[in-house]
Amino acid sequence: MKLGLGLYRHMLVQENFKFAKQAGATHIIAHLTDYFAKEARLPGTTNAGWGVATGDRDIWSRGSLQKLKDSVNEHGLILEGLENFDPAHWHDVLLGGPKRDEQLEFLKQVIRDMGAVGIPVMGYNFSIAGVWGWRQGPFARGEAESVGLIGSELDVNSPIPNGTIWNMEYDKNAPEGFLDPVSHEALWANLQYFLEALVPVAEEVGVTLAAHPDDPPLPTLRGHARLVHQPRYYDELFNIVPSSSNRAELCIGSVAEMTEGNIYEDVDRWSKKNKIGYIHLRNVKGKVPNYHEVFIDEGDVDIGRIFKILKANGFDGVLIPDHTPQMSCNAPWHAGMAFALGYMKGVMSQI
Ligand SMILES: [Mn+2]
Repeated sequence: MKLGLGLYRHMLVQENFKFAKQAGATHIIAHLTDYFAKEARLPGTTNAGWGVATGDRDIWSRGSLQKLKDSVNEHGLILEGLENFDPAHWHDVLLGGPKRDEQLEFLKQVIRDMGAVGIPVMGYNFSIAGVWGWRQGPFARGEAESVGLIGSELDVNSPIPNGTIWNMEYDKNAPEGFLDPVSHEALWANLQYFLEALVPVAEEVGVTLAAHPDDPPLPTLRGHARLVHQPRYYDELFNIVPSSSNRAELCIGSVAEMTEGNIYEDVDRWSKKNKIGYIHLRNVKGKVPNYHEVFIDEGDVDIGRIFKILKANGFDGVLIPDHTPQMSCNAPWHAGMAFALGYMKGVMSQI
């Protein structure tokens, strides 16, 4: 098992590569879509959204990917994967819209370029509403700022404006009005279309597609169906296009928030079948619709037990801390990450 750090686009700089190395990480997961621009903070705590999806293609080009990989390597680290497509590049893939095939061609090219450069994993979140509905508050130990879901405050039917998907605006000229709700059946058909198009390309070039579960894992959000909102839907996702390139970006916190299943049995089953691309690790208290994200050592999940199961099943991929509570100091994000990385490194050395 390997320890990694996820970095948002504006954080893909030398200083943070050094920080990752200093905290004991060996691998980097890079976000190329520019949400939370210029600020390392807790994402999505207002309904204002995650910003504008620019549709910038240059940063996804083979040359840019090679440059990014080289700068990660120069710091003694390995670029394990990219996380999240740009909503402007695949909104009609998610919605089953008219630009779907054209957008899939671009995504195929990204996968081919990742294969050529040697970036083994592409994490994605097949979601229309995206991460939405959280509230921020002093929910973690010592009143550390964190996020949570508070069912009584949540309007699950708040509609999504046209030109917005995955909590980002991709078309500022979209007509007034709201997206037509996408049903469970339509969402799964769109996923199947996506996987049938991309998995063969990914297989050919040695890249793994890794699906993030729904965060928050509610059955519907903003009127739209959710995909992996219970553990059994991961099994369905693996089965609709069986392949070693069709795996999970397994978010332990999101799965722990689901109302069905048993996280230890689920992780055991998925790791035995080698269906885990890489892991987001965080801890949580509660389940949907009421939970709080907390420090890695204080929630409902026995993190040591998760590591033991992964080790027993020979998981040799990367684990990164997911979002963490913000610590009271001048570098709240970095302190939270350093704490989580140190904890994970300690547990890994003891199992
Ligand atoms: Mn996650």
